[in-house]
Amino acid sequence: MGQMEPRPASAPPRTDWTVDELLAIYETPLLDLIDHASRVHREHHDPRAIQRASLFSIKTGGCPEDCGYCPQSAHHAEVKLTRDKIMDPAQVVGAAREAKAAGASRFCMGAAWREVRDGAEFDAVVEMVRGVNAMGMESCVTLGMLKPHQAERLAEAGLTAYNHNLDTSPEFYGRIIGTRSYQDRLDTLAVVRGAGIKLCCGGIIGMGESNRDRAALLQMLAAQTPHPDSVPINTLVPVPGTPMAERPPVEPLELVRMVATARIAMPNAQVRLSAGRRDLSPEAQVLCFLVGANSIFAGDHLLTTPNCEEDADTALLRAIGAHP
Ligand code: SAM
Ligand code: DTB
Ligand code: SF4
Repeated sequence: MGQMEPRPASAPPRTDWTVDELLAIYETPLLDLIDHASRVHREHHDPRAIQRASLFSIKTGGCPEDCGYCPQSAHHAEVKLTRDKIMDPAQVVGAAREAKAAGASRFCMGAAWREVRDGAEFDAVVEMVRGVNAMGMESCVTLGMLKPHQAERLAEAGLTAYNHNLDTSPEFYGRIIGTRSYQDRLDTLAVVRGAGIKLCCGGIIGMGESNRDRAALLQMLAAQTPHPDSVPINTLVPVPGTPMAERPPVEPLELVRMVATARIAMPNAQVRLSAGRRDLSPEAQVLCFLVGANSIFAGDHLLTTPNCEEDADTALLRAIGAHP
């Protein structure tokens, strides 16, 4: 497909992209793709506005799901990870306060759960959400599958967004995860939307999927109506002891293509450079910002793995003239 003119910023974003269209965009000669995506980005966003989100694990390890990439799955007994109980809400809110002081505007809390169960642990999560909101930060949680009454409780507590990733294409999904289906994921997304909570939904590249799988993931994300408010693009962090420990690293220009195609498909979304950013050079990150990434996970760790050095991030964001 040739160069397409960006749609005017006022037009409602398309939810009917086809896999073939997105694959053609993904495979566009790189200079044209960069130009196309950065024009779409500048039409819809201030390109210097980069959000900093902080990520915090409120319940680590021992997850009953078998996601092949994830160090927190109890199926990967080789992973050296201690299993923790849920954290104390006061401690979590304290961490959010520190993250805010370091410049984060969103605080994301992750639990290694298959699904939410009613009871004391979920009550604690609701308390964390209230505490984070009370500090004037955006709040996000990722807790696995969710039922409508639980989504309602989170909405009442003021939750900004719920993270639940589709991770990859429907076709490739079964090669990565066996304990729940793609449809389970889509059902949870519908529950979140039904409660009026914003969706944070993205995926991972570097698990052995094809370009078509990447396009198909973006097609599924862009078919969500409305589009996810934020789209985390993770590159696989290969953790020793997981089935994906030996996967070769993603070529950074492939990530640039993925970010660019996500930006073109979902012009209003916040596209977040997520796991794997630590392995990118400043130059590769700048290219990602140029083609549409406008959010990062800041802070020295993700959930169980290290993230970029805070000082390096500060220098990079200063160099590009970024503001929150
Ligand atoms: N248990 C919940 C769930 O699966 O929805 C929430 C936590 S889970 C760790 C959140 C997301 O982290 C996954 O959907 C996946 O996209 C990402 N993730 C986990 N391990 C990763 C890895 N090793 N590399 C890149 N992304 C990873
Ligand atoms: C997302 O898409 N990426 C984040 C967040 N949502 C929860 C998680 C990345 C996890 C990377 C591996 C780890 O640190 O355990
Ligand atoms: Fe559990 Fe989430 Fe990790 Fe899958 S990605 S094993 S559901 S924590």
